[in-house]
Amino acid sequence: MTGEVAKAGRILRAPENFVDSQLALDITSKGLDEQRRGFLRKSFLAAGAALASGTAYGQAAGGDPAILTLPEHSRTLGKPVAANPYGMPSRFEGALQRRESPGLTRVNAASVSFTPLQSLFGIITPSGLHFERHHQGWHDIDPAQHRLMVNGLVRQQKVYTMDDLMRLPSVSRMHFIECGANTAMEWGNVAVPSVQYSHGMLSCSEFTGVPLSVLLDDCGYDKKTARFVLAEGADGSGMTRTISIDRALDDVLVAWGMNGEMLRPENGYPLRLVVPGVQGVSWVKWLRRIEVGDQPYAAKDEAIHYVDAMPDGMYRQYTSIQECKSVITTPSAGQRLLDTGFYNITGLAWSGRGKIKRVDVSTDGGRNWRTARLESPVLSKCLTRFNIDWTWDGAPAVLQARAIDETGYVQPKINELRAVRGTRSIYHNNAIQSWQVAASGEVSNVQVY
Ligand SMILES: Nc1nc2c(c(=O)[nH]1)N[C@H]1C(S)=C(S)[C@@H](COP(=O)(O)O)O[C@H]1N2
Ligand SMILES: [Mo]
Repeated sequence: MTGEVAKAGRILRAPENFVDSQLALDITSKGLDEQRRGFLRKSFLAAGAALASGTAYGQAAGGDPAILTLPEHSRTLGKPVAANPYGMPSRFEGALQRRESPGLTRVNAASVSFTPLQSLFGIITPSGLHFERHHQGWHDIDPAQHRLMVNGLVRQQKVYTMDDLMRLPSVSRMHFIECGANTAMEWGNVAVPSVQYSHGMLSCSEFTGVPLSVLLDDCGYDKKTARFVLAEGADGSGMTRTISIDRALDDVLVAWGMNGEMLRPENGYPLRLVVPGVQGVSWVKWLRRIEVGDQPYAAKDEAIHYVDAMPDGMYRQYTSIQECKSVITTPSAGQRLLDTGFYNITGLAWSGRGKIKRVDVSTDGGRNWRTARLESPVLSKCLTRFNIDWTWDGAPAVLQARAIDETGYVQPKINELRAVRGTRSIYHNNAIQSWQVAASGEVSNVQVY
């Protein structure tokens, strides 16, 4: 294997490896509307064209000076340990970043940063790349000052310190978190320029914490009257969400750990709720209170926000579960195929109702499907990685993935979803995503009906 292979990987892992300044410039100067019309794709294409060269495969051994000449690093002493006591990625990976979409919200303290799905491997999102969604900004809260209160329909109301909580029996579980508004822009037939923006309000981590059921038992929740719990955050957004008592007793965690260390401040440090399979908004960050009640609370973030606009003008409330969905992460919009020949099509599938059973991939816009390989582990309410071989013959192609979960639910096409849900929704778009490969190798976001 020669450097060409690495180079091919690099180019496939665009767009964050190029047009960085262009990207920022276009979004800020043209605003979201231009972005919605796909304006940005032009700058991706222009920059991508400059990178088209070489072959995607290794060459016969012999001629490459990069392997013939011993490089400096093979002849000199390396750096000592602990130059940086908390390790950082290679300087060559500096373009791998969460990215904001300026103009999406009025102020960036109430905004989103998206996970660069196109550049990640496996199923775990590195903590520094976990997407962020704040309604009122984030705080770095002193854990010694943080408290969790449990009140309402309980025998004894209690206030826990972090030390109290961390003495309890904890569990660690891998789950995805997806904002209910992920893929929202695709409802209106608008094509954002990359999978980072179309699907990047999605991350997956190993979370560690105490099951909420342990705390509810500890406080003696009233088994006769308790029907719901309310979770409340300690930030200024007044974030409160209702969760049914059945779910609360099932797999909900009061978590402090993420990927083996404490939560990052922007993800809720020192305490957040983990509500597997449910939309991100219920994963209350900086969790400070759980109230046990006998009816839904109809808080602002469930009565008027996070409701689904239906075609008949009515709104549907409490549609919390993130239905089965998948997306191809490479090749995806903004990337460019170097040449004809072999490619590994890879992507992610997930379901808020359990495990992924099967993922099918089409390279002809949904006419023919082949079943992809699911990589282990395949866990409940967790991202599942899929891969499938593809030989590109140079002709235009449309790539799609379609996931099926263990309940038998099949991920819908966008027109099937629109037939039921209309086009006025923001939330819960789990439609099949299409990426168009042009004869030039450029990949872009399209909608196929
Ligand atoms: N206290 C509080 N919790 C919150 C939010 C918030 O603004 N404040 N945002 C919610 C939303 S809408 C989402 S999608 C997830 C995002 O979690 P993350 O920032 O760790 O990705 O947190 C949820 N929990
Ligand atoms: Mo969200």
